[in-house]
Amino acid sequence: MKRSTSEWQRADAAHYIHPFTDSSELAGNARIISRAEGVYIWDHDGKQLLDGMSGLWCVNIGYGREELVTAAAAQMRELPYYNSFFQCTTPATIAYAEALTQVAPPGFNHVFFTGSGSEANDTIVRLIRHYWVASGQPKRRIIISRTNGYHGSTMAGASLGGMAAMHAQGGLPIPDIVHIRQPHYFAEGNGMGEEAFGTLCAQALAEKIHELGSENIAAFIGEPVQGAGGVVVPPSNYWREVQAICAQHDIPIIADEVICGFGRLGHWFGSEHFDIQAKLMPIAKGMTSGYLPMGGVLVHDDIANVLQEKGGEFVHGFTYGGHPVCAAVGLANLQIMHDEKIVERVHDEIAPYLQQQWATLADHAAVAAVRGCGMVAAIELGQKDGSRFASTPSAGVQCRDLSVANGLVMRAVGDTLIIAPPLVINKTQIDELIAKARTALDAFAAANL
Ligand code: PXG
Repeated sequence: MKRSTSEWQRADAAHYIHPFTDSSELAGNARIISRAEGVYIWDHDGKQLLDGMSGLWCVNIGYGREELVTAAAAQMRELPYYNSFFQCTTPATIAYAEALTQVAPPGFNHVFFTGSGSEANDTIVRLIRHYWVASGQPKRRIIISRTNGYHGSTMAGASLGGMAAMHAQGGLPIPDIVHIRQPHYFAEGNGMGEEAFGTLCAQALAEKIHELGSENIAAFIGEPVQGAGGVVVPPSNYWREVQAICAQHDIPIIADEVICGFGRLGHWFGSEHFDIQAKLMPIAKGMTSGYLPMGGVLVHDDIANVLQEKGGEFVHGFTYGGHPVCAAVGLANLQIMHDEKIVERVHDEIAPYLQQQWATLADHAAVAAVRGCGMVAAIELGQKDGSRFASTPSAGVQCRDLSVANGLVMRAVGDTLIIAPPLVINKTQIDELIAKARTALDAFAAANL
C-alpha cells in the first residue's frame, strides 16, 4: 500500500496502541521504518540510519539475510504449522532443539519453546516451583530478583522485573517475588571501590536469603548484564560471589539470556562470560535474530531429569511454542552464526574494537562515564563528577533525538545512552557509529553547556 509518511502517521495515531508509549506524546509523530539492509534501516522518507540497537537488541546477524527468508518460505510450503501438544511435534522443531543444546553450556540438554522472552520467564516461574514440589520441597516458592532488572511484560515477567513504573500498573508484583539491589556502580557506588561495591550487592542477596529462609526460596534470577535497565555491567567479582552464595543454599540461578545470549557478550551465552553456573536460561531475540518471534527456556539436566522422573505432566504450553517456521528460521540463523564464526569474530575482534572506540568518548564534556561489555555499551551523560545536567528536555532525550537526526539509532534510559549494534557490524561501520555519537554529543554540548 503506497501512502505518504504523514498518511501512515495519521492512521497509526487513529488505530495503533504502541507498547511502552504515552500516546498523547506520540500524537501522530511515529517514526515509520520501511526497509532495512545489513546494519542500516531506512525510514519512510528514505532517510538512512545506522541501527545501533539491532532493532530491539535482536537483529544479531543483520537485516536482509536471504537464507532466513528461504528457510521460512520452504518450511511454510512444507508444513506451516503444527503443535507440540498431545505427544506431537515437527522435524524442524526437533532439529532446532537439538542444535540449540549443542551451543548451550554443558548440562543444558533440553529446551522448552515459547513465543517470546516474557513467556519464557512466565514458564520459568511455574517450572521452577513445579520442580521444587517434585523434589519434595514445596515450600520453595520465592524467587529473588533485582531492582531495575527487566524480564518481560507479562504478569510474571513484569513481576520478576524490578521496574517500579511497571509494578505500579496492574497490581504487581505477583506474590512470592522479591527484589534486592542492583549492582549499578555508577548510580549507586557512592565513591566506594568497584569490587567492594560488588561484594555489597552480593551480600544483599545473602541478607535476603537469611531474612526469608533458604528453605522458602526457589531461585535467584538476573540478567548477566542488565540491558533495558541501562546496560548495567556488574563489578567483576559480583557474579562469582552471587554464585557462591546460591551454591551454599542450594538456590538455582536463572540467567536471563534474552539479550546476552547468542553472541552478544562474545560468547554463545552471557553466563559463560561471567562463569555463571545457571540451571535455567530464558532465551529469545537472538534465537531468530528477530526475523520471527520465538522464545524458550534452556533447562539444565539437574532440573530436567527430576521433572522427567517425578514431575508428571507439566500443565503448561503455548499454541505457537516450537512453531516449525520459527524453528526453521532459528536453525538457519544458527547455521549463519556457525558458518561465519560470528561469536568468535565478536569475541576476538569486533567487541574489543567497539569497546576501545566507545571508550574514546569518555573525554567529551557531556560524558560523565562510559562502560560496556561485548556488543553492548553505555554513556552516562553528566558532569565529570557524575552529577546530571538540569536540561529540559532531559539530556538523554536530547542526545537520542540529535543522534537519530544525525543518522544513528541510540536508545536513552534516563540520562544513559545505550547501544547494542548488530554483531555483524564491521570496523568502518563502528567508526561511523562513534563519529555520529560524538556529533550528537557535540550538538548537545553546544546547546546546553
Ligand atoms: N528478558 C530480558 C532480559 C529482556 O531484555 C525480555 C526478557 C522479554 O522478552 P520479550 O520477547 O517478551 O519482549 C526482554 C525484552 C528496552 C526493551 O526498552 C527491552 C526488551 C523488551 C522491550 C524493550 O530496552 N527486552
